[in-house]
Amino acid sequence: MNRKKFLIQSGILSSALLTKKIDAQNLFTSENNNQTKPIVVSTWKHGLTASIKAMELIQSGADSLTAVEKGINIVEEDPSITSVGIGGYPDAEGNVTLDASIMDWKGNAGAVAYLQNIINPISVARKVMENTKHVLLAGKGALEFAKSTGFKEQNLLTENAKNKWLKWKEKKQELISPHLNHDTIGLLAIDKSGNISGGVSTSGWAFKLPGRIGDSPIIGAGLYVDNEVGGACSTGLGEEAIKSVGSFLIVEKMREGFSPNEACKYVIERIDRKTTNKNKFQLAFLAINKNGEVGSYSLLPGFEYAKVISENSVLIKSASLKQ
Ligand code: SD4
Repeated sequence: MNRKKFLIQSGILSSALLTKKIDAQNLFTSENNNQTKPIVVSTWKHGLTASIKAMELIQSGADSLTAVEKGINIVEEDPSITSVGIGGYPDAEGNVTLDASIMDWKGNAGAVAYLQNIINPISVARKVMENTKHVLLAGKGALEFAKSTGFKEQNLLTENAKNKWLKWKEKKQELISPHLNHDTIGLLAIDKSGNISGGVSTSGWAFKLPGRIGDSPIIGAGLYVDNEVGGACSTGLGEEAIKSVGSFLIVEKMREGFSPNEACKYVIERIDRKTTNKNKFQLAFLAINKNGEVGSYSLLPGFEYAKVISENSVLIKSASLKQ
C-alpha cells in the first residue's frame, strides 16, 4: 500500500464524494483489491462521473442494469467528450455513427451498431434487449426502432468535432489512426443484490471507414457478463478485441480461477503474441469478478479506470504490457 500515491482530485465530483488518484503501476496484486460490494468500475477518466452516478443510483435501490445505463448516459450526453455520443468524432464522411451494448445478470444482451442521430445508444441497446427478440440492431433499422420507442433524432456532430474532421480531411492523414481516439465508456456494476450488469458506448474509431462497426456492440468482444463469474469490457482498437473475443475470454479465464488482473493480462498478452497488426495500437480491458475484485491491463501505457465503492471513488492507472 505504501507504493500508492494518492492525489486528491478536485472539481470533478458531485456531492460529498472524494476522489483519489492512484498513481501506480503496481496494483497488480490481488491483495490490493478491495472486495466490497456494491461496486462500479468504468473506463477512463470520464468513467468517474458515470460511475459516481451509477453508484448513487445503486445506493438508492436501483439494480445494476439501470445503474449501468444511467451512468453511461452522462458520458453520452457530454458534448466535450469526443469518443462517445454527442461530440463524438465522425467517420471519414463526417457522419457520427454510434455503437453500444448492454448485458444484465440474467444473461440478456442488447446492442446497436452504426446508429446515427440518437444521443443515447446504450438506452436503445437496452430497449433492443427488453422489447425485441433480437440482440443487435444496426444502421437504419436501429434508428427506426429507436424512433418507434420514443427516442428523438438530433444532430450529434458538434462544431468541435466537425472542425477536427475538416482538419483531418485537409491534412490527408492516414485514413484511420489508432491514436486519434480510443475512449469508449465501458461500465461494470454490482448492485446490492450482488447482481452484475455491464455496458459500453462509443462513437468508435475517429474518421473510420464508413460502415465500420467496432467491438463495442459485439457481445463477447467489447463486453461480456456472466453473473456466476463476473464481467469484462474493452477500450481501444476494437478490431483486436473482436478477433480475440477478448471480453468473453477474460470471463472464461476468471471462471477457471484467474483473478481479474490475471485474466486481463492473459488476454492482452495473447493478442500481442498473435496479432498481425504491425502498427502500434492501444487496447485495454477492465474486468470485475463476482466478489467485487477488479482488474485491468492494457497494451500501451495510459489507460486508467474509475472505481467507486460506496462514497469513495478512485481513478486507477492500469498496468500495461509495454512501457
Ligand atoms: C472501437 N473500441 O470502436 C472502440 C473504440 C474506442 O475505446 O474508442 N475504444 O473500436
